[in-house]
Amino acid sequence: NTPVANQSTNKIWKLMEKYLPNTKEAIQSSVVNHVEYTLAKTRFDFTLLHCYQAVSHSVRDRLIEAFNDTYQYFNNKDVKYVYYLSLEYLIGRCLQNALVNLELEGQYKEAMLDMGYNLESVYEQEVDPALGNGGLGRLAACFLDSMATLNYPAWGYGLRYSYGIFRQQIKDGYQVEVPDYWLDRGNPWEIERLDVNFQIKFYGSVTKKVEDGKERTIWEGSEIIVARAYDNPVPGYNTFNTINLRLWRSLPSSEFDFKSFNQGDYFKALESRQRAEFITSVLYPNDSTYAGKELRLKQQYLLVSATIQDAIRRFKKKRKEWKEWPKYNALQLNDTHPALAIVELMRILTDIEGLEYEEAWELVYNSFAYTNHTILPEALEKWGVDLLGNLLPRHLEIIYNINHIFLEKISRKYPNDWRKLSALSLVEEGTHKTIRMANLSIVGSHAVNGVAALHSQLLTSTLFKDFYELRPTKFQNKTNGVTPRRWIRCANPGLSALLNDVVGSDDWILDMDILKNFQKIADDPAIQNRWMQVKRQNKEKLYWWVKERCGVDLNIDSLFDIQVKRIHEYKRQLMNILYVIRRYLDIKKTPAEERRKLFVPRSIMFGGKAAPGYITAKRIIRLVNAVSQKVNNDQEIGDLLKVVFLPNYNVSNAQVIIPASELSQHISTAGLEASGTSNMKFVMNGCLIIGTMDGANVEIAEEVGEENMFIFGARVEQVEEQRNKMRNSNYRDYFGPRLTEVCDAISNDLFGYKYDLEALLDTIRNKNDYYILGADFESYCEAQQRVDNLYRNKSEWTKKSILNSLRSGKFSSDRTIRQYAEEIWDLEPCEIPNPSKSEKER
Ligand code: CBF
Repeated sequence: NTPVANQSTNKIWKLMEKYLPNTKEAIQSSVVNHVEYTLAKTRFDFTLLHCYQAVSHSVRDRLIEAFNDTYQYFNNKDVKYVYYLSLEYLIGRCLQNALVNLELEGQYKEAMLDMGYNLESVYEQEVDPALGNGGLGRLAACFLDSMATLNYPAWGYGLRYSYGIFRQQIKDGYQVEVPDYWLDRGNPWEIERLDVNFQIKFYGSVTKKVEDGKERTIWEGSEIIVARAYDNPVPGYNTFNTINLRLWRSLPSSEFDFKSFNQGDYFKALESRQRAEFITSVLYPNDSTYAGKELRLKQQYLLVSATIQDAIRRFKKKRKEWKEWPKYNALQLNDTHPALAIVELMRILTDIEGLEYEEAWELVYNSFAYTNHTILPEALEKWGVDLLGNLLPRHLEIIYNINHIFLEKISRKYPNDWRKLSALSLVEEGTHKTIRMANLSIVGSHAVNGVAALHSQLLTSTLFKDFYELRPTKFQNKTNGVTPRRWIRCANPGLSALLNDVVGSDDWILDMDILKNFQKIADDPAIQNRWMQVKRQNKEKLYWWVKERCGVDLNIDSLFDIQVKRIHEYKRQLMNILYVIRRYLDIKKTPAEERRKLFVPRSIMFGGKAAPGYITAKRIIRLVNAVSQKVNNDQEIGDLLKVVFLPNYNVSNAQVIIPASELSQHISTAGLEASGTSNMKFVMNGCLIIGTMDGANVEIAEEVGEENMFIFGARVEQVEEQRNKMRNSNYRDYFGPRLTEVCDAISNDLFGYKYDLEALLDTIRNKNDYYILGADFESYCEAQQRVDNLYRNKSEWTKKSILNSLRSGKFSSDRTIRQYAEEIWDLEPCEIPNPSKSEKER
């Protein structure tokens, strides 16, 4: 099938050299072509959903042009790639983001309006692909946007779950989980690669063979499935570079259960084929907790094995020598979830490619890096050797081998130091022997990082102290960041336009630091007025959102006070709602005529999903809804206080919620939130933070100034002392009268649901206040008082809001990704020439 003509005259080449024009007519014609030829719809049977699908296909065409050119160019330039491995990606809706990044939003808006469609309502048709749990998955999505924007040669790798995180409904105040089959209307953005499939093996046995005097290890898996690639183009902003998020889907292989077929057991064979498809069927809905389930291990290995095979195939095409592997490949582990990649690469290099152990280890070590996202003990992955050894017998052998060699080195360095040896070991001995994936990740990586300065410092002083002492230079910090494209430009068009006017261009989208040069505008009454108008418009949008979904009428002039994040005890939504009750009781105690003088009207909103098995988290949701019911229906209170639980918090909802927020709560127990990333989004959108000195709040305070935040609570070094105090006293003394009164009100059934709520309170009473709510409550109330005082002065509040936004440049994920590229990956940008506008409009 080789083309007859030589390449330069080849017709196909000539035909494919052209780019789609971006004129109004060309856009319209590409949209209607997709209506007719892709969707097979007629003029008479064409809904808004079809419109969205056709528009997306037309945008996808443009993405594909850029995407193909990008990787061709990378290949020609013989670049080094970074491979970002993550079990989760919360990419959010794609259409608006793609248009913004391609700088085509205006053209599409006009073209669609001319056809009778409002682009904003077209956006609303898109499902929100929710292939992640929370911070870690959204971080991965922000990183891809920055890698593309900064022209880094990168690949994202993950899994194409058919069911994303469940959709949360609230029924009778309880969370109900509804399956999220997000593909039911198709997915116009992905490209199924029928020709990119890799075999993945599970179970089976390991044998040794001697060939040419050399021992070879052979692993024969007894279950073989296939991982198929689905590509999702990720466009950079202000560049033609478009990179790929490759998601794997599990499928049965033709060899799958061959035996049953041959024996004529047709249904048994089909069942096992279905089992193969099931592997990437559903995302585990746990955030920062580890579930030792075999299916989860299968998912991890599938991602790892397919990705490593893909990377090796690409590397081999270049015909390089193995020793050059680290020069061409950097592999970043997003938490320990893909840590088996270290072992898989070792296996392929030694068992299949025939490299010596030491030689292979050098390549692995120099190419891998690991990011830790939490110090919570319940999140630290440990796989039972029984489970791991059964599913991946060869990998367990390799892990033992890595451990053996590593511990030998340690015992030479620290003879007879059994404590150290046991702390550093990859194997945790005990009745149930386990493999510590964090230790494996550290030992197999040349760089390990935390995600905020405080977190990185805690890692080296506590969790990974022994590793740090062994090799301090391995440990780094990379403070998280978020992309201003999605979180300001797309989510907050009003603020975007205002910043354009202030700066005189939209340069801030690529260089948030320049905003600092305009701080004097914070005092300018005209700017303050415009700033307030933008906030008000965003509040109106949220007002309607809440009215439609929750049936609550908010007071637009009230302070919008928001806490949205996964529900977790350490994030202390419980403390927030206990304070709401305190406020409610105080309002009730105040004579009616004085209430408005003493209390600023507030709309307090909560949102976030609880893991389905996390009972306490679910009870917190129950309490919020019980309080909401009581307070919102109390005629005496009116619009002075409203409490709402915002259902189904996800990326697209966050894009409505965050820009509308005036106060946002980041109130975790000090030391427990690794970084937080929504705090950064809120600050960028001119929201003031009430928070503890935890995670990235510490650096936010450094940047925006503590005086522009409401900081309270125990510092990391005081937390343990507070826990001890609780252990040694009665909770009534420890809580003090104001919190005790709140607890008593709940116990006295003020809000109903006594059984659930008593059980919830027991998590902080009874000498058990691990997250020190009791200790921090008073200073939290004081901070809340400061909030009220400041909000009364609109100009001062707005000034601080402006300063928060203008000083938030550090938290752009562009800064973070540049640091990863320079300090860990050793990666150079490679920008592909942008086909000139004239060429596009030809
Ligand atoms: O680093 C990104 C985020 O990751 C988490 O969500 C996680 O999954 N461990 C942390 O809890 C966040 O603090 C962190 O910002």
